[in-house]
Amino acid sequence: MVKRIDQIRKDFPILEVEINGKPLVYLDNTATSQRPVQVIDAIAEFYKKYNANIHRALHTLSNVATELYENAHMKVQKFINAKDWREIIFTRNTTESINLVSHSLSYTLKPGDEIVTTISEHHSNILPWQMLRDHFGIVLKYARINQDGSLDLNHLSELTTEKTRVVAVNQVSNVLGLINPVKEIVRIAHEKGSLVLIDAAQSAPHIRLDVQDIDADFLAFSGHKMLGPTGIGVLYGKKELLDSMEPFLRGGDMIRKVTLENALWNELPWKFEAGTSNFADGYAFGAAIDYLSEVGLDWIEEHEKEIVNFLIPKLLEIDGIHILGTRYEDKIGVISFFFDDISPETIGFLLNEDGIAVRTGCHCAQPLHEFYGIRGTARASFYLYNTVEEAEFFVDRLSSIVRKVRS
Ligand code: 7TS
Repeated sequence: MVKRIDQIRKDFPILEVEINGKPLVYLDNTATSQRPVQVIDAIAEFYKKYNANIHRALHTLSNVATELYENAHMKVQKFINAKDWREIIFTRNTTESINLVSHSLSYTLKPGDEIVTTISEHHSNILPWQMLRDHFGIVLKYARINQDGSLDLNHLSELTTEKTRVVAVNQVSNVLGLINPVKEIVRIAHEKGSLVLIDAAQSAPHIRLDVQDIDADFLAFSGHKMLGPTGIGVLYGKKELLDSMEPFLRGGDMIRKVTLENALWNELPWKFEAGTSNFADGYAFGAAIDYLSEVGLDWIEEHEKEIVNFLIPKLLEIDGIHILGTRYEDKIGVISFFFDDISPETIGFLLNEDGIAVRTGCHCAQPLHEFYGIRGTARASFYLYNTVEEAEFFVDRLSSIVRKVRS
């Protein structure tokens, strides 16, 4: 049974906060989501009842902490339908997950090998590959997008050759909010023998994922964008690949045996989780996964669609507005927009006076803004606890701000 939206809202204490004497309307979910009381309590519960370092001792508390942390991996495994929980590596965030892959591959890629990404990526799916280009002689290619924000699949297909080793694309851009056809991209890449990394930072929180169906080799996302604590993220990788890869970080817990000459790596996922893990937040991330599963990703996707379908026609009535990525059919609740005559910062500042939180600027996607020839956008991003009434309030305040600034 899906919780009703008013029940959902009651689970998020921060939604009671007032900003400038007005109820908070939190529309910055793409940057980070809010946390329900179930997740906030789980963090405290861990420290009150279960805290001990994992994998270190035989005492009861250490065993309990270890089991809870492993369980959190299993919850994520089920959430994305991975084959084996050992394919779930906990990192700090999407950024670290992608860097894990690029650094690990730096040991095996050869100069002249190619990597394909797109111009619509968040910087964290560009810079790790630029590192391989600048320091390891890898050729980095960028697939274009069409004016409507959709990926130019023909261009991506042209760029992907027998020399391509990795195709790294977002499933949903944090600016456009459009859902990319990742299954088709995986098919194109695999046909040429390339691996595929999916940046799922903006898809995992909003749409149902099935990594076996997508057949992705790697998939990365962040806990803090999906009701979980900060400092915990995920890298999914196919077991046989992870087994064959070099570790990213080296130190405690990621080894089976160490001599002064060499070391034998631990089994997955610990081989890639060096040092003391973020087990308390890992446990609480499990509570976030439980919460999302109870509400249901299908419901969340439908809910955001309802808001987007309501909002876009209303926004388009505002004189001079430009919206990026207007294909509504495949859009999550992310709407970035700009005006030729009013800066995004002015919009963001004035919306804040009414308690409405939106992000302004380039959203860590400068090449995408460059493609559109703009300096920045204002971005309203919605999640499961946002209501159509909030969307209505937002568009009403935005229209009056635009009128006021122009008068
Ligand atoms: N990839 C995408 C598509 C993202 O949207 C983000 C964060 C990241 C990667 C990086 O995630 P992190 O958890 O490692 O920081 N996006 C945003 C945003 O749009 N506003 O703030 C962070």
